[in-house]
Amino acid sequence: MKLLKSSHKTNQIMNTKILSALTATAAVTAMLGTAAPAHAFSFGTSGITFTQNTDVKFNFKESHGGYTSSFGIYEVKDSAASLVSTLFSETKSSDNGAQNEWKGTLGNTVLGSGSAVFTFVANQIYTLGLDSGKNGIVYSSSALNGGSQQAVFGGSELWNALGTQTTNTFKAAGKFTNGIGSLSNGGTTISFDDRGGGNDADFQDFTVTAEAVPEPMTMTGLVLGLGGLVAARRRRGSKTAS
Ligand SMILES: [Ca+2]
Ligand SMILES: [Ca+2]
Repeated sequence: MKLLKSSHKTNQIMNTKILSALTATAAVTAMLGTAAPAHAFSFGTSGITFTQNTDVKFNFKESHGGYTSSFGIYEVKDSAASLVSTLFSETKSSDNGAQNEWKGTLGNTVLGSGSAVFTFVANQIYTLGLDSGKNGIVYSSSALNGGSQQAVFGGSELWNALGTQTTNTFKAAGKFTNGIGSLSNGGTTISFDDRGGGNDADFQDFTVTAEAVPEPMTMTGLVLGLGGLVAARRRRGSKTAS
């Protein structure tokens, strides 16, 4: 009788320990989850670099350029960009010619799902690029365009600002140079000016969104942690029984 009571007490203590360990694991998980934006050392017109391997999901929104363009990821070495992966390619310049400022939409100019995930390798320097064939390539990293800004980065406020203008110079472009904050928080809008129209700086020639994919490592860590706790509990349990 006495032995049973004490054993019950031990179990209670053990459960409390497990509970606090779980709470700690959850806290760490939450911290890792919210710390994700810190992995983006840079994601904007000054360049793209992550401090950890990072998956980013890109979605094609629409185009307003008169060219048949393709959007891709480039690696930068010694100030030279080389194509690593083409994510979206237009099959024609627009849905319906010059109508609605050469508007191109998913299913018409860009086929397929319009979504692609790219893994940025830690500590490598990247840029996004828009290849408009004979018109050449413009990069999201201004330095690769001789210092000229050809892309804008920003959260929903950028998407809204772009929506209010169609053909004119986008005068607020200089305010939208950094997409780190929105990358893990609702998604970053990235929109290019392809230098057509006498480099009209309308910044609506090709628009995509980018969102960091939540790290599966965090979930794996949680599952491993839980597994370890259950195993430890079993070991302790069998010890008590023997
Ligand atoms: Ca333009
Ligand atoms: Ca345009």
